[in-house]
Amino acid sequence: MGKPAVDYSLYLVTDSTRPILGDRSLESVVEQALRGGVTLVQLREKTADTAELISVARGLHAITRRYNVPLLINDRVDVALAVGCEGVHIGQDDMDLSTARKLLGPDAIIGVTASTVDEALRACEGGADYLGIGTVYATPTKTNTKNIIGTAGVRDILGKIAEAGYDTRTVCIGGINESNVQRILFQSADPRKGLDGVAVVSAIMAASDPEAAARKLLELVKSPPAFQADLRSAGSDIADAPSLVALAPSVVRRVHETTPLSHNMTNLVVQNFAANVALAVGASPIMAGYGEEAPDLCKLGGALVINMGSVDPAGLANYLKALRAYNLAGRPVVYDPVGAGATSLRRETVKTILASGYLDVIKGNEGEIRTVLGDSQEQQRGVDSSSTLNAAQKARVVRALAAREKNVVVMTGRTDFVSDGARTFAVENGHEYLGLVTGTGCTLGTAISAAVAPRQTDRLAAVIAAILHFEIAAEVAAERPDVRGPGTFVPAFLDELYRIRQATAAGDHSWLQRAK
Ligand code: 3NM
Ligand code: MG
Repeated sequence: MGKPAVDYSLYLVTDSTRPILGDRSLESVVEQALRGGVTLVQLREKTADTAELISVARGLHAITRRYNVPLLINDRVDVALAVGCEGVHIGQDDMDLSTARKLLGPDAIIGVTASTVDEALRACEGGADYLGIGTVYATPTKTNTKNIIGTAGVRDILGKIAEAGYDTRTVCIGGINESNVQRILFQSADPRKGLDGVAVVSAIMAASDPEAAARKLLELVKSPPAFQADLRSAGSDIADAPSLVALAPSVVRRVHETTPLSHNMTNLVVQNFAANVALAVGASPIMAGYGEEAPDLCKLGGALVINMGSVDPAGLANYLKALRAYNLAGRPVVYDPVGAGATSLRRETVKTILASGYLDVIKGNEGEIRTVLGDSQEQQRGVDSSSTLNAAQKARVVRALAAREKNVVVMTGRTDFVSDGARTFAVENGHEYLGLVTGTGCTLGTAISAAVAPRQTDRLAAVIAAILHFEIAAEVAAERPDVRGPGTFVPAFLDELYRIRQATAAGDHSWLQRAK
């Protein structure tokens, strides 16, 4: 017979508890899911008596066989043997792998739960067919989970398995649904090894139409995420600073020519200023904080700025709605984690936002970026100014966060640091007046959104172009004889943002000589 070839793309784990199954029968929901394209099924019953469990398993196996899909039993090797189904899934507290293998034989499919590198390597070494890696995100379906590891934890495990030379198949589990599955697959992938699929409970079992839910999930698993399309296209090999800087005029010109929408969810203090900056760089601003509008606005070819001004439940719900809409549309999102470390609520909100969507660009000051990275050891030193990192450390923080999130990260300061995880640069431009006017950091986010909105050849280059445009305009404005301080600086700054754009559109790139 031999071991059946298994497709791990979309793995349904069942749950017969009331909140999930409701009045429907397990058989009917599983069959609908199979019709929708589920590729593997696990019967997971934590409370049923053995005789009942065997009977349910027999019923399900009759159905899965018709769809040529393997059925695995959670934990219960005896039940799998009794039913003659294709295998089992065992947790760390269940029967050990070698005993299960002895009982079931070489052709059985045996999967093992792993939430740490050690558990994963041990399972691979012991001959597991696949690993169920998790818990990716906290989930109401299973509240006694030991470790919430996020996509970074999954990636770490995948990398270590690849390093050790195992070709064990992998899925991840925990809180996976239609809105995050593509991002989870994308952010979890180690360059040497990606996931073979995802395992879900509620995303299918609790869906009102399990067939449609399964079909949609499978389609999402099998196609690259929309946001990946222009993440790194032509030009991504450009690694030296002069070549990246040389792309700035083309970025500024693209904004000028396409007038992209810059959708800002931002605080009241900076709305007016941010809208004016958007107009000056050639974008079309809309200040719309209500998430219900995002599904329409994201279709207009622009980019979203989430400036984390309000962290009350309503504000957060708005951010998450907009984030989801822009992710689904494949439109860029710029995240400004304002005051990220200031309160525990803000720290929690940062985590929720990071776990809820893909953020193309994260921009913040040193404290904010370190909080987003979870640089807690350093954080304990608090507001003590001696805790400021040196340039090499800042570059490392920015690179680490960008590598983890697979995006572009900007740390603003006297020197700005920018990285896409592979390429990291410092920008020395700017003027102290930027620090004396409220909202300049926020409006840099707006300028970046304008730059990344049109498809650009290189996302990092687009972000660097926005920073250079912004900070060189500030330098030129501050040097004007009519500018005598922060008050007169603001209108002059808007002027110079506008003039740089106009000059660039006319082929005059001389402003760029100031880049440093
Ligand atoms: N195992 P949902 S998390 C069954 O981390 C199970 O090992 C987990 O449910 C693990 O897809 C989980 O509804 C429940 O979030 C996953
Ligand atoms: Mg178990």
